[in-house]
Amino acid sequence: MTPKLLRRAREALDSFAIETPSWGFADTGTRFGKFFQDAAAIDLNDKLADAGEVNRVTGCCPTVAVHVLWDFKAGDDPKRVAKLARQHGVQIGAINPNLFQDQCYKWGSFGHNDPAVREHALQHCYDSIAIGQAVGSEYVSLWFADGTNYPGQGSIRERKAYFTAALQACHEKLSAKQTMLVEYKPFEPAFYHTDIADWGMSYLLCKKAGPRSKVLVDTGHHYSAQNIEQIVAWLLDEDMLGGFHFNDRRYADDDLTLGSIDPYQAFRIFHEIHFFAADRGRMPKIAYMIDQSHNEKPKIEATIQTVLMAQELYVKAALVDHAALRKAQAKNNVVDAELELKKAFFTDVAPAFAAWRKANKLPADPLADHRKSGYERQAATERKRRRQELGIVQGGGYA
Ligand code: PSV
Ligand code: MN
Ligand code: MN
Repeated sequence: MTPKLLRRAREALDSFAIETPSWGFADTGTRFGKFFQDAAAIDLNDKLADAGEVNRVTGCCPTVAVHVLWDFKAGDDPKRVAKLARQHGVQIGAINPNLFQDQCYKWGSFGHNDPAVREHALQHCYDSIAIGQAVGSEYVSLWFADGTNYPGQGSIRERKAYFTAALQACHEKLSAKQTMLVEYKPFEPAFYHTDIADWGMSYLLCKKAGPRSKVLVDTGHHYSAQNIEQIVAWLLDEDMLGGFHFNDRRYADDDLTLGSIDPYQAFRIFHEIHFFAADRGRMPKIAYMIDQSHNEKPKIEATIQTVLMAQELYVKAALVDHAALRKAQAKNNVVDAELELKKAFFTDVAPAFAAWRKANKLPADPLADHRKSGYERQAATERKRRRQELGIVQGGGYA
């Protein structure tokens, strides 16, 4: 790497942080089953400890997203939870209300035709926003399983109106520090229509809700051939991109580790962000988050693997020579334009990572360091014993 590229890589590394999901450390799997791991986190303390271990070895995961019903018990003091996080070297990140688990949501949450259920969902969102304020979190991250399974089942327009009103009501409760992220997903669990099925619907609802509402792009929530980086470029240009849920997939919402299938796609997404920043002279504020569920891989290892991949692709995308790219674009030189992206993608960034880790007193090889630390073995022994003592049978919970 030239000194210029090394400097650009170092700047990218200094500015990049990605949030780990608390649910990625617990026993999750597919809707058909789960394969349990002794080292899987039992409670929020375990999840925060695991997130702390990921941050210890990678140095770029200071925050942890929480899912309110999975992580908070009735009567939990959010301030105590924030303190617990700090004890593990992390902070509480995005607050995810749960609007799909309760039996009352059979016909929807914000989209339900019964005002009492909509009110119940709204109250849960208000509580989640208040938790966010108490723990000092910047983001409330909303995903809705709402939709219908059969043609004619519900009024799509009526449900849209319910969503518009409820999101506006949520927006009113936000503090000046909070941003509300609205996630979309084309299908699952609803298979005929999903109320917020794509970025356009999310965009419209955010616009109507208010200025502190932005779109959340979950990379797994698109049809296979969709050009996700184009969506990212459009949202950036409209100042409506709020954050990401990163994962990879072969088919649909597979929640596989990032870059395991198509690292070039994540690179292209990061490229759009760096290209935008170069044009505007400022890096947009984006919440980079992971949303993955690991049924086979050890959970902490899978998370470290994902973080390292995200970091690497973010750095490589920062190396694109924008002046050369612009020049090639101006001449409609398709080959050279494409090669500018390829050149950055195939750059060996190992020297930049080695220097950055050394400067930040981080392990040279985060995954190897985690393995050597014995953390996983110790967690497995201790958590297995604790499960037996508490009579906990592994299982339960949708992910
Ligand atoms: C739904 O598929 C989703 O992507 C939402 O972000 C949920 O919060 C998360 O997965 C749960 O794993
Ligand atoms: Mn998601
Ligand atoms: Mn998902």
